Amino acid sequence: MRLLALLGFAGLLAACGGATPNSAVEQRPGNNASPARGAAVAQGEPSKTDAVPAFPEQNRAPESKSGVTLEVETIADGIDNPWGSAILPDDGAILVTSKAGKLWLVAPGKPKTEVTGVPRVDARDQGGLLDVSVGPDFMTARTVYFSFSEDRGGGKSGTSLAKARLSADRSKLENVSTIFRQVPAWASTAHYGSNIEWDSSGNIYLTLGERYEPESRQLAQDLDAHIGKVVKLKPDGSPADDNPFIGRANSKPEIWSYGHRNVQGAAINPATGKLWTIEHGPRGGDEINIPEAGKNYGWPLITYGIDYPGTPIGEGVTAQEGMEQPIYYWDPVIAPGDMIFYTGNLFPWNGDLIIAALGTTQLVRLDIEGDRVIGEERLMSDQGRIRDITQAPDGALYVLVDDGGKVLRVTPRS
Ligand SMILES: [Ca+2]
Repeated sequence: MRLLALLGFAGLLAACGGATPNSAVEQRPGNNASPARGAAVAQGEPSKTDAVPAFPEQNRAPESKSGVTLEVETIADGIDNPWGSAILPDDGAILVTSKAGKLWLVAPGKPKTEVTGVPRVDARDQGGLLDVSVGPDFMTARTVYFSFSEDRGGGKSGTSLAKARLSADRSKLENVSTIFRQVPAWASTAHYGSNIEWDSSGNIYLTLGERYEPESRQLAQDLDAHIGKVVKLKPDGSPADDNPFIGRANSKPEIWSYGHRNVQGAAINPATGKLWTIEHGPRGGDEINIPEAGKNYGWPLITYGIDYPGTPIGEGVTAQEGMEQPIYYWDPVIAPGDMIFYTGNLFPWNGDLIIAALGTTQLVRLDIEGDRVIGEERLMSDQGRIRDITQAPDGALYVLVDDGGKVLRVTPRS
């Protein structure tokens, strides 16, 4: 068994370009340099020892050091498990959700203030007030959107999406209406997914978890359920016009892609306009995908992880005909929250993915080339469980720390 584990690990290393744990890591100063070929970030042995990546650098990309030292400043604290954030386009203040069910306005240099009017949320376990996003019409109509786990009665809950008007004085939500409800509701308090992202035509991508339970997880493959899906919606919550399963029998018209586990983070790649998602795996198998219309991302039939007790998931396979491969995976997991594509000039990271890692309490930076990950860096391990990242107008990062209850402003030390 031990030998098998070692062989599996050696196989993974070999697939990453023949690197050995001792090979030197080349310094990589910026985005224009060619990628370093070297050892992966130190991260321990994989849980799924028989997994072989489908292509080189699908995991354990070479470590890439950008040479940046971070300056970290706390701009708000005392927030009960901050979860999601959104920058207001008028003055750059930040809306921050607290999982417990409150919405806060954080303007740097001022005390945080509460925004009232949030509907009741089911805050048991992983549930609560989750993501928040500013509508494309914010400057004229002051529309904000938020996702939450909603009590559906009988101990069941589901992810819901609501819109509201932020009052002119930014003290309350007005005209709150719930515009989409994930069905079926489930007697579970976990895996709500729940990232809100906008495409360039003003449609919403909302990620929906598979609700964790052995029975609900199977519904990630069922097109007649919103469980384990990415849905694409118009701003009123109805299905987007180009959704792939509109008019198909026994299929939900809101579905964009399926076979997802628990996608809590997503971002639009500014270079392509395409949606990228980041998904919690089980033990092993956190994934980045580029979900395309109507495609199947495989959960729970294929995965690079194993179940928590150490047993295989399904047949224990990582690939199957008709199912898409992740463009990148982690084993051991990082337990990802949200992610952004960095588009600023303050850090030398333009075009890179910056990921909030809850499990490893880090920012994870990935070098991207086209649709591939070519380098990985781990940053800021000392602040607690990182849940969410937003880019400030000046290129700084606002970072939400789940267990610390804080909003951090992160800049490069000059
Ligand atoms: Ca996001």
